[in-house]
Amino acid sequence: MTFSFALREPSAIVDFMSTETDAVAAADLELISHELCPYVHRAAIVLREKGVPYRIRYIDLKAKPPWFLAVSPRGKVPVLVAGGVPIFESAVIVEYLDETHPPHIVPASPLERARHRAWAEIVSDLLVQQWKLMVAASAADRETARRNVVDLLQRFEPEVRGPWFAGDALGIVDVAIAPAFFRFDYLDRWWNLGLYEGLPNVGAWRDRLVARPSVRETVIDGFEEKLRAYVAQL
Ligand SMILES: N[C@@H](CCC(=O)N[C@@H](CS)C(=O)NCC(=O)O)C(=O)O
Repeated sequence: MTFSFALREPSAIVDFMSTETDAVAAADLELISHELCPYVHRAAIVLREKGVPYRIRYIDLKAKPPWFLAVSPRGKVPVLVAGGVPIFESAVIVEYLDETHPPHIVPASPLERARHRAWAEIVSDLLVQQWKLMVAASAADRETARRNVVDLLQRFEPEVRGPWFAGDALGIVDVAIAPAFFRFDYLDRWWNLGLYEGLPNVGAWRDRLVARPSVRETVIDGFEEKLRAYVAQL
């Protein structure tokens, strides 16, 4: 199924482009997606934040179509097909979109950029633990994953400047972690995980991020029910 998000006139986007190739890519972006995937969510958030028009195509990861395997060397979503060229890995997609569509969310300073990328890696650890929470086969396994999540969130507590990770501007760490926060809200509600207790900075950061339209409005309708059904069959 293909959906269209025409948020801004393509001509407005093309104005930003520095090369003909990028102009083609901007005019024709397709996000290959899975309905619940947090990594896809990152790409969708950036596209929405920047007002970039794109199409989205959902696939069944349990029955990957041959055309998908041909464009996704790791067999994973997201893939952003930009002007016919497949780009994979969410962090790479985010940076590609940032290079081609201002305003920039990747810091210009090499040191700050490195710091943000490093913290985005910690977010990847967090997503691994979120997955472990969802697949936990026993209360003990779930508790281990919960503790690991809290341990990772604690590391962010002294780092968050507010309102966003690095201060006044939304950045790549915010984009990386927003899908995790969004999903934790459901897991927390179902399982009473108490993830943000004693973490006022992270808790307030989480509140602001999940309230952001680019985060809330880039998931499928009925997200919670679908997530619950998905988790139940893991
Ligand atoms: N490091 C990748 C992770 C992407 C990922 O794990 N995607 C999952 C869905 S959320 C996937 O496609 N899994 C299919 C598989 O591993 O077969 C990224 O950041 O894009």
